[in-house]
Amino acid sequence: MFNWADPFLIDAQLSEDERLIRDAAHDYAQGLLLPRVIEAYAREHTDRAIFTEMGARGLLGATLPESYGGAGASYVAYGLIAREIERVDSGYRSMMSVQSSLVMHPIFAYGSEAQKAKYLPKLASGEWVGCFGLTEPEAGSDPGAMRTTARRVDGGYVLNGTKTWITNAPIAEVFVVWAKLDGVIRGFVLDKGLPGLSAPKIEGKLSLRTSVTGEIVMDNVEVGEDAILPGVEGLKGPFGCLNRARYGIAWGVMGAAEACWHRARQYGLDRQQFGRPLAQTQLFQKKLADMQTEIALGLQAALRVGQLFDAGQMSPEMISLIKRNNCGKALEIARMARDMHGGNGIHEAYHVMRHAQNLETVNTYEGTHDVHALILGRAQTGLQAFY
Ligand code: TGC
Ligand code: FAD
Repeated sequence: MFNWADPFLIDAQLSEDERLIRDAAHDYAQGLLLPRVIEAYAREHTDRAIFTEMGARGLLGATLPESYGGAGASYVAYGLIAREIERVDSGYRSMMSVQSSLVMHPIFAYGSEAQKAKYLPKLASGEWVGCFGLTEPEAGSDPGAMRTTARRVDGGYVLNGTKTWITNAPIAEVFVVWAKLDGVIRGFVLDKGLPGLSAPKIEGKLSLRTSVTGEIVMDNVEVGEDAILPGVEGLKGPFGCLNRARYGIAWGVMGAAEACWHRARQYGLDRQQFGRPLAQTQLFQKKLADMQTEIALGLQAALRVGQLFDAGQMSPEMISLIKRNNCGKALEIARMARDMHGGNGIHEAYHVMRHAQNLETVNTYEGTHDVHALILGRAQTGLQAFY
């Protein structure tokens, strides 16, 4: 039997645990996120309670061991969570993936036992919100050019610099920031309220409006020795986190694309023009077939990379391939679904325009579409085209 919504039977390729986690995320997203997303997006409102709601359901830091508040879940399960949350809104998925991959992961992978004990359980429950500061006003695609510095002083460090476009920053209690110490990139964990540390909101976003974004300003911020992440040096520190977040995005955007595809299909079945359903026209069906094809391929690829991740065989280039392709395809699908809804497609009640606006951001952050092309180009030619 051909299942039009799951052509390659992804569901049958999951373990029982993965299906249970997927279903919990699905029920939460459809039951509690979908009913509030239209208003939240219109008002640019980030609901902090979402962190504790996700925490209570084991959706934050799900791949971490239970001893640190995680769920001991597989990377496939993490991808499934991202897909279900982003089926509703990319901003909600952003909140989850920054907390899980960009804040909890570095503390877990590079932190001291004291740092893990202090931060991970409260981040897992959503009591504390975290953010990840890598990008700077003059260092976006080229984070190695960062200007933020850490200077050694008696008993600790002093940090100076500005990070920008930082998800969760204005509401965060925990700031994972990357700075150059004697010219070498190091990670630091800062607590909200430190003198000289502020996180102003970036106003005026026309995309990802359910997820608050800000700057991190560090003006002579003094921290103790215990603020440095001892386990990593260099760009591989932040990139180790980005591998996980980019992988989750490759799944997440397929959730947004599926939402757009299913809405376009239903709209075409319901809407009559020229005496028949739109879905009975050849052009409409071709568009649906294109959406189905790209989503089926994108999900199967994400699942394969997830399984390799779980088997310890992931390489960053695989992640660049699926992050780039799935984001690009999801954006095309959302724009197409907007078109297939005609005039109604621009209205908030139909959701597709919001997904399209969000996916503009997702195609850009965590490495732009073109930067991932250059990563893949370098891997197959051996030639560096960035500089
Ligand atoms: P390059 O020379 O390639 O590498 C420097 C060092 O880093 C290591 N490395 C990696 N390690 C692990 N995983 C990866 N994916 C890695 N990529 C590189 C590499 O082995 C090397 O290590 P070592 O020990 O030899 O020093 O560095 P480059 O400066 O030439 O990098 C170029 C480029 C373009 C690949 C890189 O800078 C890049 O990916 N730029 C994109 C920047 C980016 O993705 N920023 C994301 C900011 S965070 C964000 O957007 C969060 S949004 C979250 C949300 O709301 O969901
Ligand atoms: P630039 O690097 O200036 O790129 C501009 C254009 O030039 C792009 O099209 C790019 O592909 C192209 N380009 C750049 N270099 C090359 C090259 N060598 N060859 C050809 N083309 C090139 N960052 C964080 O650290 N933490 C966060 O939590 C975070 N959250 C974000 C949330 C939102 C809503 C947004 C919009 C961004 C967020 N970012 C975050 C920042 C994000 O990662 C950067 O915007 C992204 O990496 C691109 O950097 P940039 O904006 O400086 O663009």
